Amino acid sequence: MPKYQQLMIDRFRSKLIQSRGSRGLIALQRTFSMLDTNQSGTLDQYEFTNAIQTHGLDVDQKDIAGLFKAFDRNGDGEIRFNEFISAVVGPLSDHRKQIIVRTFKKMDIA
Ligand SMILES: [Ca+2]
Ligand SMILES: [Ca+2]
Repeated sequence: MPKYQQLMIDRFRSKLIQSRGSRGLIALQRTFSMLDTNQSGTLDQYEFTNAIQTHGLDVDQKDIAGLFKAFDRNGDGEIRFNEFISAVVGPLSDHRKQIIVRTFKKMDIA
């Protein structure tokens, strides 16, 4: 991933964390469903663009597309909650990742 892209993700992440006042998964889950305006359980490019702009990040369309690709790890054109989590929460130990995946499988949104 290009360095500037990582930088933008870092900025987006800190904005999200700031605005929710919490790093908690529940808070992130709430953020995610807020961003998922059509309640499909995934963020499409339109919702993602909105999310970036709502958080006041000065990113042009081309960069948003690149960011979207960075979030969309499996390349299906939508950002699932687990993809969102790994991008926003950042590198996690395998153990923590497993806990998160398990938690969200239970909640049926991963
Ligand atoms: Ca959606
Ligand atoms: Ca995806």
